[in-house]
Amino acid sequence: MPKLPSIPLTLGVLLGLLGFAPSAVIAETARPNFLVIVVDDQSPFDLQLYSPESKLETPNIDQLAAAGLTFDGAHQMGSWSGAVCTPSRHMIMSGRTVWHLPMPQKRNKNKKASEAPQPPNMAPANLAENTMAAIFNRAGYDTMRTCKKGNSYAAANAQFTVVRDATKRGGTEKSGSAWHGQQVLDYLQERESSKDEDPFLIYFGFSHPHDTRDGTPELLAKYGATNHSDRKTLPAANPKQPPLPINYLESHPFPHGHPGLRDEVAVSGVWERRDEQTIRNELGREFACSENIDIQIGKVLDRLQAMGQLDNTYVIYTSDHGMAIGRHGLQGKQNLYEHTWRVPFLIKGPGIPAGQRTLGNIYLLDIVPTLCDLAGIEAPETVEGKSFKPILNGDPNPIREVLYGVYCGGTKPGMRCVKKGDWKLIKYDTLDGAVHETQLFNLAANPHEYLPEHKRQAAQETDLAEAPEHAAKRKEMEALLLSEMQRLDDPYRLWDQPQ
Ligand SMILES: [Ca+2]
Ligand SMILES: [Ca+2]
Repeated sequence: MPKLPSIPLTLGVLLGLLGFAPSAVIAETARPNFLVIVVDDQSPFDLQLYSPESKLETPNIDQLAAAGLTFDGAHQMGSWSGAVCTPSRHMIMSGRTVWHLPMPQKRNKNKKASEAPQPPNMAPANLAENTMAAIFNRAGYDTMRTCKKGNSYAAANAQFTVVRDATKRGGTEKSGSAWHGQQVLDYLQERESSKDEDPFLIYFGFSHPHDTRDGTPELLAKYGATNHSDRKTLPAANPKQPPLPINYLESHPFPHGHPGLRDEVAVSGVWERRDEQTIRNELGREFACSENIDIQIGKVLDRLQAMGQLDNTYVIYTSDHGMAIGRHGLQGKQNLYEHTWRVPFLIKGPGIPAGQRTLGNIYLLDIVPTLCDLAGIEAPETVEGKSFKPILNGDPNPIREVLYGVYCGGTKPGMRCVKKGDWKLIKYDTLDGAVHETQLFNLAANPHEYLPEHKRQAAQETDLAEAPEHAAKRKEMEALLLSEMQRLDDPYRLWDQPQ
């Protein structure tokens, strides 16, 4: 029997076969477009969407949220490298879990810092051919990307048909976020000129608000910040600067386990400083860069609207990971507190209810299978993430109960965390056994993960790991962490786990 072409027999196809082609029906049956917006280094708690009291104004992101679904439980699974961007972007592109990514080759066999055994490579050789753009190219989509260069997944990025990457962290149109926006606007213009009607997947990445956070003069002025570059002086104080973060500390209570880490000691404008003037100025710079990103997003959404494409486009907004900037006395992205482990995440598109929030419990590695699901494409077998399409269709249940996180870009085995319901456990086994720390938080009562050093009054607003009444909970969470480490092929074990 001859094989029939597998065209879904929708109303539009049926009418088309019968010779009718009313445009409304064509639009109804057109495959959806995707606009995946990924910023670099942004804590969800910068945004008013997650912290209503925040000074950061992002009207376009807010409008997206008002028209779509906001996730309160979006996470990036973690990192085995100081460059947290790198595994995060591998997970975004491939849909694979953190220990199943292509591992970097050891550069120097004599290097002392890497005495711990290297994690085994558990990624298939052909993985790049099964990453976001490759999958959508095969399905007949046009794929385009703009983003920063470096600390990314080069082999997956190269799969996009159109690639316009450059690192843009300056304070002008040409040297900053406007450049990335212009690449997308130009691409949309080219599509319109050539009457290209194929569906598209655009990966709209930014280089900011990653440092160096050089904002535009107008936005820096709005947030009272300066592009401070003189190590010998403090930046000027200004009442317009954002206040200190709610869980700010002057220093982290114990070493976090990555000596000399660039993000904690060498970021221009902050260095090792955690004083109020430095942190408030740096947050002002972060906000100036984030609002500039919001302006560029607005231009692209307006263009899609004018082209009549916006209603048929799923728009995702997220970041590759969060960021500390003074929270818990830390400055970088190499920790597992909520401000850094969680990411902002929202999605708007056909059929998604407007103005809703959900927990979700998703990872960034769930993006690829979800995009496939929404486009009616079968995800490759290499994908380990889960489609969260049921949530987009109104299912209030999160797609998983337990979340695992890792940071071990410094000393091994490093930090691990696990979260289930209101409870979260973080463990630190760093500096060759010098640091053995456990933290236990009830996130319902202590969402900002206050430590004893924050000196809060409420009994639950602290680390509960040593509280006798929570000993059973700690034990339960420690068992859960071990089972997640086993399930995900984490090659390391902590000091109090069976080896
Ligand atoms: Ca990043
Ligand atoms: Ca095309």
